[in-house]
Parts: sequence; structure tokens; C-alpha cells
Amino acid sequence: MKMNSLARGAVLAALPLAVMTAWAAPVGSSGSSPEVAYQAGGSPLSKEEMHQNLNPKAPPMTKAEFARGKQIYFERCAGCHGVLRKGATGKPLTPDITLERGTEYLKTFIKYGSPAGMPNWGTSGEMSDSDVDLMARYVQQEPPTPPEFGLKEMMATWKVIIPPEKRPTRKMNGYNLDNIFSTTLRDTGEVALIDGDTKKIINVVKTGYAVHISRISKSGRYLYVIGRDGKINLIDLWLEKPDNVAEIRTGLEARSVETSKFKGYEDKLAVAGSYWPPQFVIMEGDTLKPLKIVATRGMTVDNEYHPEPRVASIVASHFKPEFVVNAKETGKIMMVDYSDLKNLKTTTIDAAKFLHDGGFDSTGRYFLVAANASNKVAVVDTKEDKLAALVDVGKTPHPGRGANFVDPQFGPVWATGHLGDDSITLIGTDPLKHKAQAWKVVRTLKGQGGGSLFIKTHPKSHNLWVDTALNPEAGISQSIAVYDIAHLDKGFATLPIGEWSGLGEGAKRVLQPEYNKTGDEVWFSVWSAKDKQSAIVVVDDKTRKLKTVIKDPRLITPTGKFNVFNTQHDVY
Ligand code: DHE
Repeated sequence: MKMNSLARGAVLAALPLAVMTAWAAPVGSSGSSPEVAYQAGGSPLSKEEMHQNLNPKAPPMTKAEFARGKQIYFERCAGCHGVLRKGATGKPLTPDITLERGTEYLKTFIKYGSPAGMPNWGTSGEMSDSDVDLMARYVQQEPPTPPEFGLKEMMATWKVIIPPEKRPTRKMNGYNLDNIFSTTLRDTGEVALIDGDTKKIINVVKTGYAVHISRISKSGRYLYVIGRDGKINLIDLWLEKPDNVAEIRTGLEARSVETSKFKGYEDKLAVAGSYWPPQFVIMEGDTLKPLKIVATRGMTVDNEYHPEPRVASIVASHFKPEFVVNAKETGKIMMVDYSDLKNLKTTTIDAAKFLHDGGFDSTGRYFLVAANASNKVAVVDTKEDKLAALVDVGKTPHPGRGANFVDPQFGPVWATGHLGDDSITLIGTDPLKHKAQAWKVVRTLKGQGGGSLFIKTHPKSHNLWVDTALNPEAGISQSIAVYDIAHLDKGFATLPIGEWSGLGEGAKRVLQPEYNKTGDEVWFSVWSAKDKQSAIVVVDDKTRKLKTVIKDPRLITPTGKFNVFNTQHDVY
């Protein structure tokens, strides 16, 4: 479905920034890349107090103009160019470079974009001419630096709402905890705990700003939720009505949280990674008391210093008492041994720059993580603490946690979709029985289009589901491609999930397939603007027919959904 410019304008006004940016860029233009749209998701740092660093050589700016420039920068530019403007996936924008370019050059660049991926902020209508002028002057000033966030700041935000000794000693409710879906309500800063059996909301729990992901403790009792503002909420699923029992802020901007899973450490520790300051924090699992803070500033895999390596995905090893911590800009994977926090041992593995999201293979031994702007997947052997391979894949891989299944020809594989092209890459994962295929691309499927964020299957299923949530075409972003694993060469069928939601006209995106515990249902979020109705569409996995649509006025901007059992046991 193509839209005329008027309809698009109306839609734009109503959408959240991350969605809006994807819509805003004209189809086929240099600025339309879903990768850029995805990264311009808005940083909470725009609200932090920062010193105005006026550069005497730069064009003048008033205090109010500087404040607006800072806000726009952190909401739209920092994701690619970095908090300190020293460059990340985008180019560095430090005054030594920008002053040389000059205001007129910078204005043209900001307005029209570039073939290298800079969005056309002016001609897409997202920035007015005066904002373009303001940003051209802003990037010639010294970059303001957000504050650090150490133990003192963390302790000031730490709250134990119900101390462990006052919590129940057994489950106090009749819910089938294994089948609860912790559902991100992105723009309200909440998670909805949805009973997977009855499809009813058990509770809507207040969490951090633009909440990002949920992870479950090894026992399945505690749920950890992280907001983009670095706030972690600890939810006790044993309470009569599951709710927050502790909270803390571990940084000013964050995306990842995980919990210790190795034998003997079940539910004992939690870890959170921050984008700013660049660090990770190990905490007590049942109170969130911070125990150890580790900075990630340092050298990249190319031996260049990077001042702000953001912490991307973190997973817990099943083979050792270790967290696998991925530093985005440096491309280093840290195997952090949590058995002795006083004498912390870390094995650092050089992978590739721009590490982002990933998941385990079906055995739980190998962790596969996308180095997204490097167009690679790094494979780490968590038993040997070694890089098993760096695999070249399509443009900007984005697996979520990926999908594990047995390819009829090549044996066990793990698959990822891509933001930057329409391919789905299958990588062999069995070095024992399929040695020739291990860590090689064994098959590439053609999907609906670029802009894919998440891919999913289940050990009991024959279906492989691939979303295309950030594709600029509404018909593609609102539907799902599904492949029959037994007949991958036959291509995909398309299911009109957006239409099935019954939400009618209006911008929406279909994303993140997630299975129920038994693997016979798959859930999709239908993500509308904050002031519009959203829904969750549940599909029968066997028949691929619509099973039910979950609608509730409280389901505002649902994005990620985390089934307790599947998340707890890394089933995907
Ligand atoms: Fe995510 C996972 C970072 C935008 C939904 N996202 C992750 C992870 C990281 C990350 C590092 C891996 C966490 C882990 O496994 O420990 N995401 C970022 C960004 O930096 C980015 C690009 C821009 C931003 O401003 O945040 C970004 N993410 C988005 C969205 O716009 C999405 C689609 C909607 C939303 O809720 O904001 C989104 N990200 C998700 C989801 C997961 C995720 C649902 C977990 C998927 C899973 O199945 O595990």
C-alpha cells in the first residue's frame, strides 16, 4: 500500500519518533534506510543538564538555541554520531571537522542527506529550515558532556520496595507463570504482564522511560525490566499480584539487563549495561544492590581509543559463572566471571565493531551476535571463551535473539534477518555432526524486504516467522513472512497481521513474533502511535490462522514481548 504525501503527513504527526523517522524518509531516497530510522530512536540524555560549551570560533548561539540544538541532537543524531560526537556508526562531528566544513556546507548536508546514509532531515520535512540552520551551528560548538553516574548516584535511586525477607516463600497466585508474556509498553514506560492462557492482563507495572527489554531469572520467579533511562525494575512473579519489589537506575541511558544462570548462582546476580556512561553494573539478584561497576571505555578491535563504547546485548553463560557483555563501538566481547567480584576476571574477545543483538544456538553453548554496521555475525564459544568465527552476512543483520532450527539439508542452523536488505541468512551451528557447514552461511532466503527486526521459530514448530517492521512500505511493515522449514526453497507466505488486528486505517508496525510456552501459538505486536489503539495478534502456529486479537485500552505502544518460559530457558 503506497500513501500519498498528505496521508503520510497526517500519519507522521501521530507517530513515535522511531516509527516516524522510518516513515518520514521518502522511499528509495538515501535517507530512507531503515538502519538510520532505527538508530534515531531518541536518547533520554536530551533531558540531562549539560554545560553550554561555546566555541569562540563557531557561529554564535543563544542559550535557548543551544538548548534546542542539544535536544534535537540527542533525540535524532546521537544514536549514530555518538554522545560525544566522536562518531559511532555515523561520522565524527567534532569542531575540528565541522568548523572546517562551515555553516553552509553543514546546512546542505543536514537538509539533503548523503548517499552514505545521512537522512535528509530538511527535505523529508522533519526539520524546518531554521532548525537545519540551528543544527549546522550547534555541531560547530564544543560537544556538551552528560554527567557520569557512579555508585553514589546509583545508591540515591535504589529502592527496595519489599525486602526479600518480607516476600512470600512460595507462589501466592494461581497464574501459570511459565506462560506469562512481559510486554513492553514503550511510550508509557510500563510493562503489561499478560496471562498467556487467558489472554488477560494480570497487571500493568510502572517501569523506566521508553522501556526496552525484559529478562527472567533462572528460577522463573523474578522478572527484570530495563528502561532507556537506565532504570531497572525487579518484579516478583510470586506475589498475589505480580509487581515491583525493587528498583534502581544504573546509568543515564541503557538497553540491556540479564541475570546469572550458572548452577549455584540461580537468581543470585543481575547485570545491566549502559549506553551512557559506558559501563556495566553487577547487582544483587533479589534487591538490585549495586556490587560492581565496570567501565567499557578503551580500545577498539582496530586498536583505536573509543571514549563511549555502549553496552549492547548481555547474556548469561550456561557453561560458566559468566556474563557475556558486548561492547558496541569497540567490537569487544567480555566474558565476565562473576564468581569473585573482588578479583574480577574477564576474558576479552576481539570480534567486530558495532555489536548489537544476538542469541544462543540450540545447544546453549555458542552465542551469535550481530556486529550490525560491520555486516557480520560473531560466534563465541562460551565453553572455551573463544571466538569460534566471524561470519559475513547481509546488510545490517538484526536477529533479536535469532531463530534455531534444523535445515533439512544442512542440519542445525541459526538464522538472522537484516535491516538493510531483504535476505535471511542461515548459519550452520553444529561443529560435531555437520563440521563442513559449521559457522558458514549455508543458505540465504529472500524475504519480503529490508527493515527486518525480529525472526522467530520454536523447537516444536515448522514455521519460521520474519517481520519487516521498519520497511517503508506499509503493506510490508504490517505483514509477516512465514516459511515452512521443511520446504525453505518454496519461499514464504504472507500473513496480513495488521489487517487481522482490526485496528483499521492508520500507521502501525507489526513486530517481534514470540511463542507461547507450548509452542503452538505465536504472538505479534501491532504497534500504533501513542494516542491510537494498538493490539496483539495471536496466530495458531499449526494452521497459520488468526486465533485471537488482544485489545485493551491499557495496551499502549506494545513492542517486545517476553514469554517467561522461553526467555528463562533461551528457547528461540
Ligand atoms: Fe532495541 C533488543 C538497542 C531500537 C525493540 N535493542 C535490543 C538490544 C539492544 C537494543 C542493545 C539487545 C538487548 C539484550 O539482548 O541484552 N534498540 C536498541 C537501540 O540502540 C535502538 C537501535 C535505538 C534506540 O533508541 O533504542 C533500538 N528496539 C528499538 C526499537 O525502536 C524497538 C523496535 C521498539 C522499542 O521497544 O523501542 C526495539 N530491542 C527491541 C526488542 C528487543 C531489543 C523487542 C529484544 C528482542 C528479543 O527478542 O530479545
